[in-house]
Amino acid sequence: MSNALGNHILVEFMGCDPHIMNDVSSIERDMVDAALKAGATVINSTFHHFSPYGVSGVVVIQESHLAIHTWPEYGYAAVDLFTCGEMDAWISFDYLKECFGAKNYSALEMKRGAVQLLTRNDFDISSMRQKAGEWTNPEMYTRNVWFTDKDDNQALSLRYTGEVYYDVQSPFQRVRILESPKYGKLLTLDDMFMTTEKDEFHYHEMISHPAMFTHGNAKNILVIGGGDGGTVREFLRHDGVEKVTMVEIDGEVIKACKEHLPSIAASFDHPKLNLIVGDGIAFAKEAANEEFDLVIVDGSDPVGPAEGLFSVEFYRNCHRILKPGGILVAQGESPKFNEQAFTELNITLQHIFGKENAPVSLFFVPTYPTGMWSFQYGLKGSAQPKAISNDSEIEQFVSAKGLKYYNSDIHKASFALPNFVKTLING
Ligand code: SPD
Repeated sequence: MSNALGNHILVEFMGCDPHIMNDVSSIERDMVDAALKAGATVINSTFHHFSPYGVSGVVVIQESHLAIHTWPEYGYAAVDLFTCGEMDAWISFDYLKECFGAKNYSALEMKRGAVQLLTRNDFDISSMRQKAGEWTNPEMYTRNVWFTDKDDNQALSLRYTGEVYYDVQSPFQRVRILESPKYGKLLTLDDMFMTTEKDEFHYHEMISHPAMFTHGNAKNILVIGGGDGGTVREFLRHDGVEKVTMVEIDGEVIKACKEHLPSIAASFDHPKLNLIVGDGIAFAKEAANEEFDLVIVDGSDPVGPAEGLFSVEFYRNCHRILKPGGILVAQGESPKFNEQAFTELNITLQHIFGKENAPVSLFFVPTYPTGMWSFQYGLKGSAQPKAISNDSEIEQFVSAKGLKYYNSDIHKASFALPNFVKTLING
């Protein structure tokens, strides 16, 4: 049994790569990964780059902290690894040594908080624990943990409660389900928000119903991605749909959502659903010509397993497997948060489907960075989504199914674009 509260390793890393020592983003990533590799629970991190050079930062972990100060001009980093409990901070040490390319190092390990020198206060632990558990309306926030979806310059953060229902590193990505006070349970993949209990309907109603009511007679639908199940749930609300094939690469996403987001993963047992855990890009490559009325790409952002969902070859196959009159809808990124991916995808779709046949719809998702998100279309026929005339049919459906975002006005309005977006896609 340990006779100290904590363990502190004071590290000198010397002969480090000076460019790495001046790169605040990569140092933050390395420090956070060093904590995770040692089994720590990361609470938060804050890092700062000094002018003209040097970086300081702290990763607060449930087990204490990791801190760093760098002097790039000397290839030097002073690192503190302060831990308590069973965590082995030497794992973090070894990892950082590699990341920084340190040629020399020294480390001084010391025990912190020798219990022989301390007097213990008797708190009423049970009432304090109960208070800490009342995260829904606490008098004070007992846990200040935030999940942040960001690029180098922009971010969206949500407070979560510290409750982690699912946390699995799949072969493709880190799959987590977290509890949040404001948006209910969150599905996150790596460091990105995917969906939340409270606002999922914005995305799932808008990826499905505009295409259904534009097409008018879609029976055979392919969904690529969409592992949370929200997209297929919406398509299966339409009685005329005969078959939905869903191809999701990561079985862990389906498992996590079935267990913890049942209101979203509500239709996985539907008799019209053919659920395949596999590679959607390969599926589209091997599918027969003109097989589907709708092809829906409900992928995540263009990093990791979803990168191929933004390639020209993939969309050529999507075009080939659509029937005449068929419609492609792809998760189109944000014209504000991810301007380049948004624009490049539209150029690809214009190239394959034709300039007039690649419209864009915009909709609002509070939990995606900047809130402004898009679906991008490829039309293999003449039906134009903004020129629909079946408003009363739509309104009947909306009210029968109790939809919360989509209606006939939103349908048409979502294809009206601000001038800066028109400029992005028209060059
Ligand atoms: N940054 C989020 C991009 C959207 C990813 N798809 C969400 C899945 C919802 N079914």
